[in-house]
Amino acid sequence: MPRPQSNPAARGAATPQFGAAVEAARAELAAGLNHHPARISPKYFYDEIGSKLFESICLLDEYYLTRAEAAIFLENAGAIARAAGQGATLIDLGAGNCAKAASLFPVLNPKQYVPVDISAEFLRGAVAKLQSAHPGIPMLPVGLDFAESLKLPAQVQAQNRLFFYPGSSLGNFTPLQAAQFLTRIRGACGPDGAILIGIDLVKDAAILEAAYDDALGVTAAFNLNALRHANEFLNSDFYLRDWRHVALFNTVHNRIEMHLEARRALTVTWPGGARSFAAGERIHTENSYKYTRRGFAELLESCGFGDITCWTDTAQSFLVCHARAI
Ligand code: AVJ
Repeated sequence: MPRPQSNPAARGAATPQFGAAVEAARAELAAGLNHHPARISPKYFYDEIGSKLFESICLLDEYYLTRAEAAIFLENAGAIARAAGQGATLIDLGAGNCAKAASLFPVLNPKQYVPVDISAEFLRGAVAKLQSAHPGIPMLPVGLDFAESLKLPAQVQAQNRLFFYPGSSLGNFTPLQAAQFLTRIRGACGPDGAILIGIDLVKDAAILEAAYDDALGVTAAFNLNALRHANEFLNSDFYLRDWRHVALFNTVHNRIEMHLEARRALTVTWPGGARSFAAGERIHTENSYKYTRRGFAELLESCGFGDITCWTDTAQSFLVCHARAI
């Protein structure tokens, strides 16, 4: 499901298309709407509008994550290079426009660059541009829903693999799903592989809630866009003005939750189904888990990683870790 700054969409984009994929998306959406409490997967944020809204979120004062991570990469470039070594097989999970990984090329000097994204089409355009700027780095774009499977093509070099998973995208998974996903990455690492991963840290609820409920209303639009996108898929009749954006920090689970709350009692219908909502009833659209430095290192260790080095920004708001498969 998760990540971006570049084209997050990519990290789980769902675009209306023909055939089995659309049928599966419709079934998933209908099942989520019939669930109690109702839910819509965060992957439905990322159509064309949603991807642009996410890029705008990354520019907001309140959304510190993107800037904090970029500052960590910039200020610790030397140390990151020493930990990761030169000439890695750089596997970029949810690469989108490839911008984050490309900014690390001078630091990492990868021997092969493997951007992975659900949308192979989108990748091809980005990689064509990047390849002409870096003719010396062999690039192998892979269209794959890596949250489902990490089966990489045989042309991906087995030695010195470095999985790159920035942007706190892991935060969209529950801790259990996150552990399963990291364990799968560990399995794909081979004997000498490693991970370079960015994750948001637990902090004051007011700062977190502002990051997910900005004054300009961009995150509200981003959240509401899931309903517009659902209407496209499902032919449902969500009327966006009936819904209100809600973001809250759940201190029991250390996660930001985003919901859409019905402003009045209403019924949503779609071909073959319907769901009534009471006034104030919510649809859960996203979890964004936050970790402590200690908790995140323990998670990596429990998934077969060790020799962990982490860096943070001066405000200690965000964490970047390098960890080796052991
Ligand atoms: C792309 C999942 C990292 O959780 O911060 C931003 C998505 N949601 N604002 C996050 C998001 C609301 C973002 N991730």
